[in-house]
Amino acid sequence: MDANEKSTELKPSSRRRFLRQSAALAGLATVGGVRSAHAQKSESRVPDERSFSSFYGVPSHFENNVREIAPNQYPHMLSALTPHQDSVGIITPSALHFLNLRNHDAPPSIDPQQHRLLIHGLVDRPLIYTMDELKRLPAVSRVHFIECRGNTIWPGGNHSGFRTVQETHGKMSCSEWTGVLVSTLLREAGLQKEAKWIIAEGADAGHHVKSIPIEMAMDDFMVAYGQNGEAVRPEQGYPIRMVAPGSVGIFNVKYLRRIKVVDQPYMLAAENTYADARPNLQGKRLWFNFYWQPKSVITRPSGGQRLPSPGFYQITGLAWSGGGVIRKVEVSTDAGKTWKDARLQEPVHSKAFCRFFFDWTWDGQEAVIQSRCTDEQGDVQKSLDEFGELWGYKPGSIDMNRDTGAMVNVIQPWKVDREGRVENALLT
Ligand SMILES: Nc1nc2c(c(=O)[nH]1)N[C@H]1C(S)=C(S)[C@@H](COP(=O)(O)O)O[C@H]1N2
Ligand SMILES: [Mo]
Repeated sequence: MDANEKSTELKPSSRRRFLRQSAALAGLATVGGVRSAHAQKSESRVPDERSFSSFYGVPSHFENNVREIAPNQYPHMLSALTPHQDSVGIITPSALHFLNLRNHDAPPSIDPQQHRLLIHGLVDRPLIYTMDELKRLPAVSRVHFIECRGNTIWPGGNHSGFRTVQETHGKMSCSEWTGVLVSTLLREAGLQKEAKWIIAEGADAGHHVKSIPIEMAMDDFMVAYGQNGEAVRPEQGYPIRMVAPGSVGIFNVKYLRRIKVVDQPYMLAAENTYADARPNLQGKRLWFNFYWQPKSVITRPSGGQRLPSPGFYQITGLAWSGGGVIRKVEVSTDAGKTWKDARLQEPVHSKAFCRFFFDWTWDGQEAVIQSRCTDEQGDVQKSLDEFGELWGYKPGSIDMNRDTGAMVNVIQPWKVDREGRVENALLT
């Protein structure tokens, strides 16, 4: 496909033009506020009561931000990717939260009146909760990302299949989740002393299950019924799901119906597909990955977009880590020769997206822009070479789809050519 054809023009925003116009637009002191008076007039109709039909609102019909099916879709899965190229702030709208279902069925339709959560196994008091009973318990609301292990794994080593940030990083999203801490539920049930793991099970046709170490679950895992101010969406696990802050996607068991407390991991069929042979373990399989390492990506400008002219652009992107809070994001606009600190949007939440900003004046020459982040543990996001070494692959020769059980957290470079076209430059 011709990269030109699908390019999205970024709004012109050369600093000089901005300064010239901002005098005339006193009070509208934002780059994005610079628009022609004509355009503003034709868009400023306020609907009156008769034309108001959006009792549950939808975005403006001028917006066309949608999820898309993953180009490296596994045949047994249903995956839809979040469009990060147009994202602002740190919350993914629920309607754009990525979706990963381990069988190809549509999300199940579960009646919350009929649904129950069973807690049993090595506990003093087995418990069954209705959804109303869960909502009577002390609740927490927290902002956390969910990221699939398959995020940033490119198809068959052919990374040219990934053009946009939606394709490279679309299997991650960040919501405010509301629900009951797993620790609250397990204390209520009373853990016996042999209790070492829990098995969380979903009610969907794919029978998703996951073995989870009890320390992880007791730390900050949640049984969530709320997402971004309303009920968890059907795609995300309605009526309840596990939220496993900072962990691999599969820990976040949706349509949760059962927590069994046990003394060892079960390694059930649904978990087994996530165990992959690793060269640096002599081809042995690493059964479990736990937390995500620090990771970041520039979302704007990013692959498929186009800078219409040289001038001022604010680079922005997202950083996150399973290790806790993001402490630092650095940006390079010269292919990694020099790095400067980006500004972080406050407050920075733990195990959540962190929005960063970096002022840049593009001189019209070819440029490679990229970001790297550091979390509160002092862990730093890896370059492709460092990543290859860490996981035991020859740098440059990684076939992410076939070879690795790794959770890919490599630095993502975008190349801006002299025409202003932005392309994925990870393997070039
Ligand atoms: N019940 C159930 N839970 C599940 C899955 C599933 O297929 N069924 N998929 C898992 C995977 S692989 C991921 S990455 C996350 C994705 O969560 P999301 O679809 O809400 O983005 O859910 C996990 N929980
Ligand atoms: Mo996943």
